[in-house]
Amino acid sequence: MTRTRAFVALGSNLGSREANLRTAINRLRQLGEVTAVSEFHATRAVPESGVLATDPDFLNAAAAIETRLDAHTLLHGLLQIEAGLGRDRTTAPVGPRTVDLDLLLFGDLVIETPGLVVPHPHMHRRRFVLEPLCQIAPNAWHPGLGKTVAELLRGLLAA
Ligand code: PH2
Ligand code: MG
Ligand code: MG
Repeated sequence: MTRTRAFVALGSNLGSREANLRTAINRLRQLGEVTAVSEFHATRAVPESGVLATDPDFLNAAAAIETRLDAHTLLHGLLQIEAGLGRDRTTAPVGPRTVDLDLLLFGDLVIETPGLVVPHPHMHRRRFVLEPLCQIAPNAWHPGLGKTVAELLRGLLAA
């Protein structure tokens, strides 16, 4: 079975944000080998996808993971880590969250299924995703847009 390099965005704006990110990163190790973790970036809440501009500030990060899992199984593992850290999507589908784990890239695969879209459809527009990701993987390839992460970040900052 081959290993795939995947990238995960992490965000927390509820509770002990730094501890939440650290716990989530440790649990990621159950899904594969975590080979890089960015710095933790303090960011203002960007109003989209159920987040309000008035929501608390985030701590955002990115991690690289080498995994033998397929993309859907990896996503399932990410959702389990979210739930284990107290995120309840049934009672609180939107709003501040102890941890949000988004699958950004899964090798060079393009996946478009109802439950999973990779590359993450918003990643190229989000500075809170691209800045941490660029710290650990400036040369990672976005197979849909045909650009590296560093190119995406440069394009966003120039816009
Ligand atoms: N996540 C969102 C929407 N807005 N803003 C920041 N700063 N950080 C996030 O992780 C974030 C957001 C949707 O998941
Ligand atoms: Mg998110
Ligand atoms: Mg999410």
